[in-house]
Amino acid sequence: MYSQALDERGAHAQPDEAVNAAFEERVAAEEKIEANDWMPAAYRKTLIRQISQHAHSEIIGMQPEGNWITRAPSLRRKAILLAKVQDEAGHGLYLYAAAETLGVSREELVDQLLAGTAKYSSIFNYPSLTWADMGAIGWLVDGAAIMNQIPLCRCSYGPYARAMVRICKEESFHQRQGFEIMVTLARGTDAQRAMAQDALNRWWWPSLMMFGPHDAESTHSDTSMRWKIKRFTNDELRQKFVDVTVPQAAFLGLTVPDPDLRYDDSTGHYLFGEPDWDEFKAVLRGEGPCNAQRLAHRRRAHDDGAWVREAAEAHAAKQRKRAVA
Ligand code: BYC
Repeated sequence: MYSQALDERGAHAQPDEAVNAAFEERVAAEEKIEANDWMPAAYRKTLIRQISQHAHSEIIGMQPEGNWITRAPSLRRKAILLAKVQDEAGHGLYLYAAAETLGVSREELVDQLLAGTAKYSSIFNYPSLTWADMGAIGWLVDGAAIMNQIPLCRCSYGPYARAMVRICKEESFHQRQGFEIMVTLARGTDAQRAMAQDALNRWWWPSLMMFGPHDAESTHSDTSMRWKIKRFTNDELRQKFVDVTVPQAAFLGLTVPDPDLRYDDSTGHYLFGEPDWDEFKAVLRGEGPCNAQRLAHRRRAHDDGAWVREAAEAHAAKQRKRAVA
């Protein structure tokens, strides 16, 4: 009943009201929407937007950590970091594949990233300056990612929800490896503790910004919540992250760089200060410390990989010819 032929851009023909109402009912009843089911054009569009931004984030997100693979302090640390960065590449690929089920091609999405017209997470436009940043990124950035992504395993769109299950398992390992680096540094020499504190100072606020603008400023939250793409608002997830992470900082003996941070007995939550939203907006406009560098690096890597794509195409053409013969 819900299956309809896609037009050439992957958008369905205009529905009548009954079909639209039936879609909303299915979502409200927690049924999964699958690739061939009818869906409103705006639902498709918001999913392509969110999933592709998420995929781009995973791919660009390889860079701050990739920066430290050759400088990891031991073979063990190098092997773990290498595996983590490879995981991020895998996440990007699952997510591009999930987006493709909505009728958009991976090439089109990658072109948007390379052209600088697609967004990716603001967090990856900050530099990774010391080894402690590998700890802080795993602990805070992957920690924030898990907080945001576990609810996406229950997203109404089946292919995205299923991709998120494996991604979250891997992110959970990433968070632990980051925290373990922080524990090691926090128990180390004075210089190592100072390095851990410095990394926390630099990554704390950008991590809070990962959750997006305040709910009142969030353009997509209301609709995405109704469609059960998002299960929690940006502010709800940010609060959960602060509540979980502040005691972890205390365990490490580190200080969260927020003079307004305090525990509120009456609510059982931490009260915290405002991130610098002007900085957030500047990063989104492409004016963060590493925006230009990240895109230039990705374009270079894409160009360097041209021979792999050409070889894969030549191989596929050969296979096709053989299958016909
Ligand atoms: N950075 O209406 P809103 C990872 C944009 S990767 C940049 O609240 P929405 C990892 C937003 O896109 C982590 N842009 O939007 C990888 C929108 O702009 P457009 C990435 C942001 O979609 C490697 C506008 O601001 N995670 O874990 O309802 C190593 C208004 O916002 C940001 C995901 O992508 C931001 N921080 O909510 C380690 C998770 N925040 O599109 C780790 C999936 C907002 O109208 N995505 N914007 O031009 C989501 O859950 C949601 O898209 C967001 C934003 C919560 C991010």
